[in-house]
Amino acid sequence: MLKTSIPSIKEQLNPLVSELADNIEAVWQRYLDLEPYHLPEELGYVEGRLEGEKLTIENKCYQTPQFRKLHLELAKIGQGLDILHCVMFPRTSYALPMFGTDLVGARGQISAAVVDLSPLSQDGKLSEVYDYQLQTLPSQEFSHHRQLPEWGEIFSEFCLFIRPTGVEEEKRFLSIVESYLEIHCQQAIAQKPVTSEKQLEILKAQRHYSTQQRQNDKTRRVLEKAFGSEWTDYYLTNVLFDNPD
Ligand code: BLA
Repeated sequence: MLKTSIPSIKEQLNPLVSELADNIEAVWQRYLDLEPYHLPEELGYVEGRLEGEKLTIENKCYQTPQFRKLHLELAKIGQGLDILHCVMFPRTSYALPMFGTDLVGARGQISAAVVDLSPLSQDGKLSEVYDYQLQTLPSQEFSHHRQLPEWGEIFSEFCLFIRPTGVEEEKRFLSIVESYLEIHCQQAIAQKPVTSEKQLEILKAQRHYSTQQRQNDKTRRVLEKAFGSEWTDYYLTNVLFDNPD
């Protein structure tokens, strides 16, 4: 494993992956008061190669008054696989859902495009404002919807999981992610903190969200092949899906 001074892998990625990364950062900059967030053990840029192809990971992290951690990760595996991973972890003092998106491109074709605003409430539902805002977005048809795995019970009814076919569907996916992000940032900056009793409930729901996400075998397998199982466990529990203190 090797750490160097931040050469960006963005230019080498599938164009949809780098465009989504730019869009996410632009929305964050537009709405939120971004401060740096330091990952444990300087895990901002990592390279690994155990079996087969080289895996390069580039992380960007921020925090804001409403969010404990905004995490945007780009990964490149050999020449074949490009990945964007993004999660916005709210502070437990804010009753906000969890924004998450994952884009996996294999050899020029995007195989998985996921986005959701996942509820962190005891009743498993989004608040009325979110419900209303998401319902009012123009409805979109995609030709290939994919089935969520079992651990995906954390996602809302607004979760979109597709294999986009063609540039037009790819662009529409991007614009949906942007709409979800804008709704989320606008709601977040308008919110007031909750009572401490409610915070415990939010903390439990965040733990559950991360526990479920860590069960994604597809992510684990990719990381294990390049970094081994011990490193992957550490990375999954401390960087990708950590719990608040
Ligand atoms: C699927 N995630 C995948 C796949 C790979 C990765 C290779 C399979 C693609 C396919 O089936 O076409 C790999 N994803 C990664 C890696 C990282 C990553 C290596 O983020 C990080 C380094 N995953 C998330 C988030 C969501 C998510 C935030 O990290 C959603 C909010 C969802 N990814 C997600 C889902 C699948 C997936 C639902 C499909 C899983 C399945 O079909 O079993």
